[in-house]
Amino acid sequence: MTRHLITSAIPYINGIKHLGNLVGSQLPADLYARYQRARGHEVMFLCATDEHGTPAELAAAKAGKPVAEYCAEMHAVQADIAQRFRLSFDHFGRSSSPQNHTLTQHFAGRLAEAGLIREVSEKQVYSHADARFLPDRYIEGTCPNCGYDKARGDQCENCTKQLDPTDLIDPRSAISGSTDLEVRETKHLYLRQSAMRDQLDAWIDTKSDWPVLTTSIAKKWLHDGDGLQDRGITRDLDWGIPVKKGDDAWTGMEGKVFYVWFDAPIEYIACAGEWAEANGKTDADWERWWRTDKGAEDVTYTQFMGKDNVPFHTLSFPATILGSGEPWKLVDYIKSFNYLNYDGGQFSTSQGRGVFMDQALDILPADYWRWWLLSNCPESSDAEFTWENFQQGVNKDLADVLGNFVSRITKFCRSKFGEAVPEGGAWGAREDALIDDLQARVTQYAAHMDAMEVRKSAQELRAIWVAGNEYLQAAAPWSTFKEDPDAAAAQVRLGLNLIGLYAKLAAPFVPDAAQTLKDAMGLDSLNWPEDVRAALSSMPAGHSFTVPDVLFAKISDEDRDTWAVRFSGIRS
Ligand code: B3M
Ligand code: ZN
Repeated sequence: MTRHLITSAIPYINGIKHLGNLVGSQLPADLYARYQRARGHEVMFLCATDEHGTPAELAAAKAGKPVAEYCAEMHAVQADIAQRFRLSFDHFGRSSSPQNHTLTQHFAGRLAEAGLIREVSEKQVYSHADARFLPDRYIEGTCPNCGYDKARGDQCENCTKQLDPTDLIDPRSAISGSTDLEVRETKHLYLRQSAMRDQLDAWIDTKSDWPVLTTSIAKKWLHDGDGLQDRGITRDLDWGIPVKKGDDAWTGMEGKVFYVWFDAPIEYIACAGEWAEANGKTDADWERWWRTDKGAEDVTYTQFMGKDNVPFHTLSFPATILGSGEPWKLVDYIKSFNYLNYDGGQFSTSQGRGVFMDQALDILPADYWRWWLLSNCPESSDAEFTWENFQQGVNKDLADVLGNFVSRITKFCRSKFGEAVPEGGAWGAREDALIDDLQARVTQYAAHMDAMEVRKSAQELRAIWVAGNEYLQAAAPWSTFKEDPDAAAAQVRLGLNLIGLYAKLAAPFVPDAAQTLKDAMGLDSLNWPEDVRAALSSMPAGHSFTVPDVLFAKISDEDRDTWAVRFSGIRS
């Protein structure tokens, strides 16, 4: 038995995530967590909401709520949707938790002691009407380059020129529209990542097994231009974790908070503390996952995320951990994903474009989405969601192949032998060939799952389902039955046991369908079928079952077209 610590990038609190977000981190992380549990390994699977930063403050203001109240509500909303998507987190925490406050301040204190933090004086735009400093992208004005009148302080969307807020003509606050702005001096803390460049570089070099997508992004940040830059880790905001050195005040930093990207990854650790608190466990119980001096030396830690999050996870967060000089667990493997596009464009939260998690569940159960998203996930390149692809994937793989297999064999058995595994006859060469083929395929499937090759895993699983269908087609128990009912009984016995095998193998992808099959077939568990022949004998003659309801309904052309229209615009 090995121990797996698994984290998914933690979703921002403001708003419900779209399917592109889901398939880029939480869903593949869940697939892996479910698989490792099924293999009998000990798993700690953590996720949380990312609650700090300007977007959270602005979303709360827009909703007319105090930000703490808004975050608490949105956390509950996201937790509910995650549960309905069957994301099997051991804990779904909050980056605003007391545990994260303490830990973030602790890390900052350690980094300061290690000489890895410096103070920088900066000029920043302050808005009197909003009574706050404005992040660059919340300042709007006219582009000095092209004259576009809605250019942002960091960049002009029209001509793509990178800008400084002070470049803008007639600058105004994007929050209130006020032009009563002033450039003020303010002091911030910077993490001296540049001082850790060689250490980080050497560490990345030990990760030759990581996906190229992950290491190439890390290497680019380490070596492009002037190399790894120091990074501001504080902000002039109200909402966030107050800047302190451990428990002590930080002179000159009063009223400031840590930057959201400083505290968000620390929440991976704090979340384990929240898990302990929520489950009546001790500090030792969560520290054995995170402290290499307290039991975590044999933990394998895997992170899942979209490619835009890679720099923070390969460089900034490791800099925090290594810089602390304390024995915290470093990540062992980073699985990163490209983007899923939507119908010829991008999914977009800010524009409300695409299908969002709650909308998806309003039209179809989780398994349909899980299967399509995972089997088409943007692994080696960007991928594209279209309603036609989605309809095809669901109808072919789930309804025609898996669903149809289950329905045919259970109904045939019920009509000829009753609702119990029939006895009589024996397996011959055809069955042996199938079992040998399946054993090889199951071994291959497990190898892909171990390697987190999501698409290849889905392909192999589909091939395993297809092999069962082909067997059934060739053996044709409905014909055999007429001349040799005993031989037909043996074929049906194999077919019914294949359903049990499929439930076990498919559970990480389609957990609800697997549960339905488990119940219908009266299985004790969905534990991994290491030995295929043994698994195919686990339901002996006389074992009773029931015919399950339709496992997967087909998506009609009419539904497909209705949804394509309904989701073509933007969400209000
Ligand atoms: N919340 C960005 C995102 O949701 C950010 C991830 C934080 S991971 C520590 O894509
Ligand atoms: Zn411009």
